[in-house]
Amino acid sequence: MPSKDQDLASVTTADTEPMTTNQGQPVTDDQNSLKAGHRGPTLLEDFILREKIQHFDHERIPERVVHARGAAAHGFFQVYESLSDLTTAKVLTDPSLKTPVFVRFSTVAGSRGSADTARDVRGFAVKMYTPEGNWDLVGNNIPVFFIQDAIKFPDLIHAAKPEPNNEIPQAATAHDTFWDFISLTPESMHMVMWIMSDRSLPRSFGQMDGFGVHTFRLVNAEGKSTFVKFHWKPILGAHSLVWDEAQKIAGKDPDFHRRDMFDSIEMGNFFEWELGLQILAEEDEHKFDFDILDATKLWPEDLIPVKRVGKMTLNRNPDNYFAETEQVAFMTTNIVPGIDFSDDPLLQGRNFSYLDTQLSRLGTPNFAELPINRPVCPVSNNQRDAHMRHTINKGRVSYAPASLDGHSPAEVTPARPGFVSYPEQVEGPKVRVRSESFGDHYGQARLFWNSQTAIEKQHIAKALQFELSKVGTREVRQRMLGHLEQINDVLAAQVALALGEKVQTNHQTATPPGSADSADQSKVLAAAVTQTTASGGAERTSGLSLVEGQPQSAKGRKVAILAADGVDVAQVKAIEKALTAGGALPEIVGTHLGTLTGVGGSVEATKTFANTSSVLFDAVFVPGGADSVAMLTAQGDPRVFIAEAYKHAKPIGALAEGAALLAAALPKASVPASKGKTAELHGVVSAAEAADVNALGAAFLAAVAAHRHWDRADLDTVAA
Ligand code: HDE
Repeated sequence: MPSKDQDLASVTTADTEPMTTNQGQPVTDDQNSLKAGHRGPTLLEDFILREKIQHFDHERIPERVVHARGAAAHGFFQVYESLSDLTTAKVLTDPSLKTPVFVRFSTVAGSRGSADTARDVRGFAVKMYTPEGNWDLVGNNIPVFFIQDAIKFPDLIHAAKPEPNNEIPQAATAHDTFWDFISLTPESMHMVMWIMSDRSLPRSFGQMDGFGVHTFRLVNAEGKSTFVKFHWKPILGAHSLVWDEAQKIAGKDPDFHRRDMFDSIEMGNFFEWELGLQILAEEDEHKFDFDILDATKLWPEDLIPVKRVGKMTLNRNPDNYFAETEQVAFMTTNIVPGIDFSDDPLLQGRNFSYLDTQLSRLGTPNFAELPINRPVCPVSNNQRDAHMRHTINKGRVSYAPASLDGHSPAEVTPARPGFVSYPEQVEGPKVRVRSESFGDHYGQARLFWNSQTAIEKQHIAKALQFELSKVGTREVRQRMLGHLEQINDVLAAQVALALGEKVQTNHQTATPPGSADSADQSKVLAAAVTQTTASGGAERTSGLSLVEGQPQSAKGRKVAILAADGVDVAQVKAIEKALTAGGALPEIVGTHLGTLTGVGGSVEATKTFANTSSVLFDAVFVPGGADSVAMLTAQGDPRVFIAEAYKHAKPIGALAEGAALLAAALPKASVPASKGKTAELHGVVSAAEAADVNALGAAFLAAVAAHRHWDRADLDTVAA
């Protein structure tokens, strides 16, 4: 069996040979068409012109109906220890196996050319080329979904996509049709909490969780089935942008996420996740008050912990976006022996949709032969012909049973046991119904809210204020407030205030004591009952917050070092060294590009205030050098750079004279008073003495690893 890389290499070309047509005829002139006379008309005979233009005319294929914008990378997956007690799948039982993977991340609503940082769910689609065929885990970065039954998917997407009369707005849910649909669809409320949270604004593809969403089955050699939920847990932790930042990035660098992944992989900063399993014995299917077949519900991690069973590393960029990322065809039906579906009606519907959509997008059932889609194991069956067939099947037999020529692919061999569907017992009337066990729509929305920290709750409220204020129809806004009242009083009141509406206080939705906003909810609600329906009795659970319990790492963090001519070069070098040692990526943003002549030498500015901005960095540092700092302080852009980074809760560092720029850009109370030694205040770190650079470097690096500093009390008062 060739490796997937070898398989792809066999069709990859660098086009180093002399130019030919697609038929291989050598081309002598590719720049001038064949004419009758120097100034005469072009001749029909010019097959070189016609072939080139015709190929160009047909370059486009339909974009994906959802998840059109995406980027992908190659890598591998390896299980830590055999999970043979749960499954027979080789990919999960052979720890020596490095299974090649191709992973595509995407937004859902926007077109192929839309911005990466739109508020949206992110697709997290993993194709594993296992020895037993392809296993696709076509997931998202949010563990639940908007709807419970696949039949509602076209409605959901029609409502979310740009409105059909004017195709506005692009890649945004802040419009009437989306909220009209949502406000009439109570089952969406849990998912709405997730998309209004910072989960829908990931900092990078490598800093997102991934979820298989549906309940799946693992089946072992004894035929015993166990229910599982699949998780991808990023080694760097899950971290997000803030909304103002995401909107600005959409203009300054619409390719923010794909560029980040491409550059990271090129420089050897590979993206890694651990595969996690939540495991539920079949006997426990009905143990909880949520239905495990309902994709609008998660399994609270405090009740069913996530077991980390393996690691995925993305370490190679595609060679060609179209051939690989655009033509890759994920299908939920791509599963392998030892893994099986549950009866989740959303998953069941998806199992029809993905094959169907590939036929329309790629135009032929032979899409499975495309290099990026074909498995690494042999393919052998009696399927034949159709558009663009690559395989040359020999012989006259393409049917079974067959006795001629000693040929017809055997269904099962001992070396490669076949896929056997789990023989689940099913019977019942043929009915179009929604199971009553899918009936609670607010319990887990509350669970999510209660599991957030104060700043995350603030961001959810602000997101709802933003989105609903863009809805022109008052009835839709009011209908949504009615739902929010069912989720939490404080949330509903905050959103209502921004919309100029009043809400009824619903004592049943008070925040439980000890939660982030419980203090806000005055004593009137002291006796309130909190509802824990569909949550297995949990009021809150770990695993849902982006602030609590995330790994902290400075690896891959982009740090802007602001400088002008006159910068103290020794300080720049020292801070660069400290940052690089911690895995961060410092870059000099200068008043002009190229060489900055400083004190004690020179440094190279690779960015300027004209071509970049604080929103494209994770942190900012201002080294000393009196002339440099004076020049920066005298200009508006560096001050905005600092103020904006502060408002987005990013780490800020300054050394020696550099502190003057912080003082010019920030409220006085926000800048730590450094009396010689390194001082820190809510992620703003400074030292007055250049000699203190090492201590400062360490403190700044720790602040960078912490991602954002939400304990700044004055964020809303900073103008940026
Ligand atoms: Fe998809 N979805 N989906 N979806 N989905 C597609 O398939 C669909 C759903 C997801 O990078 C389409 O090849 C239906 C849930 C990802 O190429 C299409 C329903 C989850 C991707 C389709 C859902 C997803 C898709 C469009 C409701 C998370 C991008 C292009 C029953 C678990 C894959 C394509 C890539 C793409 C249908 C709901 C994830 C039309 C009918 C839930 C990551 O087949």
